[in-house]
Order: sequence, then structure tokens, then C-alpha cells
Amino acid sequence: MEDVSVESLILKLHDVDAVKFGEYTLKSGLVTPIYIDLRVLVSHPGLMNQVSRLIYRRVKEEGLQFGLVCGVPYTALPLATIICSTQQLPMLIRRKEAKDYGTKKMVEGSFREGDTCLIIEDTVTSGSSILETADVTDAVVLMDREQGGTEMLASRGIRLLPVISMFKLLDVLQGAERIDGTTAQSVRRFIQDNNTFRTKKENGGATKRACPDLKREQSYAERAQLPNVHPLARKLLTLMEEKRSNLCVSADVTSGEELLQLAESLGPKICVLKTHVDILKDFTLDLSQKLQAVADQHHFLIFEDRKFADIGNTVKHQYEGGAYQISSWSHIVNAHAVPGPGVVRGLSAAGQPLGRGCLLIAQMSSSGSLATGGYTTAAVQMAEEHPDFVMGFICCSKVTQNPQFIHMTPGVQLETGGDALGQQYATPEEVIGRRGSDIIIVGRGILEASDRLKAAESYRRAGWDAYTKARSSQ
Ligand code: S5P
Repeated sequence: MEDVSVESLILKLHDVDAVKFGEYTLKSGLVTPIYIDLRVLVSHPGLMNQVSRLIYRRVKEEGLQFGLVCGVPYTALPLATIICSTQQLPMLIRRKEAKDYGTKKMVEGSFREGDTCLIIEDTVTSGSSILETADVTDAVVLMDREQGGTEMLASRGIRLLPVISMFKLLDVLQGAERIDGTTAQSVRRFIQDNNTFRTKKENGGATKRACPDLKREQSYAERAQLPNVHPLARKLLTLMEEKRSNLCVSADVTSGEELLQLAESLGPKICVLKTHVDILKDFTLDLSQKLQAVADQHHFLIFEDRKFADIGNTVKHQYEGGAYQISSWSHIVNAHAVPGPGVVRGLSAAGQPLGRGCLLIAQMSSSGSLATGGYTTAAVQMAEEHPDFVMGFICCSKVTQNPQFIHMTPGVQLETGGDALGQQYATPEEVIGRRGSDIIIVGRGILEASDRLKAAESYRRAGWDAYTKARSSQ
């Protein structure tokens, strides 16, 4: 029987030069190591049929209900035609430009207010052409370049169903030895490096990264068993699964007593308690010992959000010495990648013998953050080079496919929005479900609630539900 799988399609697309590797300059001037041109499909009738079948199958798998089909011109137009012809569905044609005579309609074909139309697109990079097409809820795309389209559309409430994703394409071509590991890696880096998108000004003008792969192939518990996972990450992943919690509370309070009280009451709900000791007016080493005892009792980790950012020698002293002696009580610390790998080596010299772990700041939640693109990629690389100390990232969305790293995301509230000083909030559903992060970090969403325990439980449930939903939708 003819092989109509996505894998066989990928190989055929490569055969007909719809996917090419080399150096190609895009309209934007950007040089890309991969070029995708699905316009060549029209010359291969067998391929047209296979693509149409796979698109239709994808849509049916998701159980989408629709009465009309519209292909975004030009490449997806003949694909929509084949689907409509074989499935006996009415079609709509969207004009690229309204004609300047006659009816001046943008859409040809019959439809009524409230009709549901399936939008078919050939490739998606940013997702903007889908936005232009209609008031859409779902769209299917043959090839998702994974450069921000899914995330951008998700932020507008549109679900994008890809038949082929860029990372899958690279895996299949590499597996079939059509491309070597170096080529695959350079394309992966290019995609990760260029998958930012700018939301509209009214959303805060932030640069966000798309998630390279939203799928959660492994559970937290399975990842805890990976041979090269950092021991502290192993402990964290295990307790997350046990407590059914991917919630980190950001305990941004100013008194030691309040900090302890918060740790005691919210302890059972959280996997990590994040502190900023330098905002406490009465920090003592005795307080840090008490905090450790509460962490042991309720099985959570302590994360001092110190954001180290100096040369190795200085951060080593800052980490182990001074009034705070952070390395003596905090399981996790974080660091900016700005100083280069020396910052990790300095911290590691003090923390690794104590079994401590570090999160590198790959992205930030604040509007206008400079931690994007090449900076983010460099932070990921730095982590990969120091896996014995770096256990994960502070980030807005998944920054690496490597399951040994933990992704922790701040800027989370149950409602999207922000504060007056640049903070930007996304929901647990968005952060865990769509952006593929592992842990939500919540501060004021809980601290400012009239009932903090109740609020923590709402966030715990929202984060956990988003995780289980993402796992079950595979
Ligand atoms: O990019 C970041 C990184 C961090 S660690 N954005 C952040 O907001 N944070 C921290 O997360 C920030 O310092 C604060 O402690 C917490 C967010 O607090 P919230 O009250 O806005 O939820």
C-alpha cells in the first residue's frame, strides 16, 4: 500500500526540492540555512493528493467542525480545491486584492453570518496572513516553521494545527541521512534564534519567543529518571509529580516572620519557594535555617532569586559570603548569562559541592527585555556546557528541547495584563500549555489576594491542569 505518512511526505518534499538547505536570502534580507518553497507542489499531482489527504486527516483527528473550506492564496488554494472536491465540501476563495470593478468582494462563494470555515495555509512563519483572512478560531497549516506563528495566533485565541513542524522535518531528514547533524543543528539554531514575534503595542510591545516544540513527550516523573538530569532537577521533578504542583511562589515580602508564615501555609501547594532576601528588612541566618526546616517538612525547594551578573570571582564571594551566605541555605540560584561562562564557573565552584543548582536567565518577562534572540541561544548553549551545575532556565517559553533542563516562567497571573513598571502577565494555561514551560512563578497574583492559600490552590490547579491537558492532547 502507498505510504501516506507524514514521514514519507517529508522525504518526498525533499525529493522535489520543496525543502532546500544552503544559504538563502529572504525578502527581509535575513540569510536562512533552510528554504521552503511549497509552490512546486502543483507540478506533482501525487504529492498534491497526499498533502490534501494529510491536511484533512489532521483536521478530522482534532474533531474540527466546519461547513466551508478556504485556502489562503496561492499555494493552499489548489489544496483546498482537492479537499473540497473529494470531500464534497463548499469552498470559499479569498482574493489577494479586491477587484476594482464589479462587486468588489474580498471573498468569493456563498456564506452566511455565523458559518464556520476551515482556513488552510501552506506555511506559517509569523501567522499574520491567517489573521488577515478572517475571524478565525482554528487554522490548519501544512508546514509550521515554528518561528512564532503558533504563539502569536494562540495569543489571539486561534489554534494552529500543523501537519509538519520544522523540528519534525529536521528529525526525519536527519534520520534518513538526507542531512547531517551539523546542518540539522544549524537550522535548529536559526529557527530558535529567529522565532521572536512582536505583539501589538497595546499588548505591551514585548518580544516573545515561540516554543520550539509544544509537545510534552515525557512527564515530569519520566524526566526525573533521565540519566544525565541534574540531581536537584531530579528531586524537583519528582516532588512536582508527587505534590501535583508546578507552582513556584514568589515570596516577595519584607519581613522574616511573614516569609516563614507564607512558607508554612503555602508549603503543601508549591514545588519551589522563591525569595529575594535583599528585600527583607530583618534577614538573619537563623531565619534561613527555619526556612530550610519548613522546606524539608513540606517538600519544596528554596530558590533565591539573586540574579548574579558579575565576573566569576565576584559572584563566588557574593554567593557564599556576606550577610546572606546564600549557598548555605538556597537550593537554587539564578544568573544572567551577560558576563559569559565565568559567572557559571564562579557560582559552580561554591554551589556544586553542596549539591546546589543554577537557573540561567534566558528570557525575561518584562516589556522591552533585551534577553531575546542570540542572547537566549547563548544562554542555552552555556547551560548545555555546564550541565553539572545549570539545571534550567528562567524564560518565557520553552527554549530548548533538551528534557533535562527545567523551564521556570515568571510573569504569571490568572488574567493577562501587566503592572505599571513593565511586568507582563500570561496565564498558567498559556505558559504551561502553549509555551511549553514547566513551572509557573507567581508573586502578586497570590500575595495580593485576600485569601493567599485559596489563591495558591487556584494557581496550583490551573498550572497542573494545563500540564495534564497538554500531555493528554498528544
Ligand atoms: O523575567 C523575570 C524574571 C524574574 S525571576 N521576571 C520576573 O518577574 N521575575 C521575578 O518573578 C520578579 O523578580 C518577581 O519576584 C517575580 C514576579 O512577581 P509578580 O508579583 O509579578 O508575579
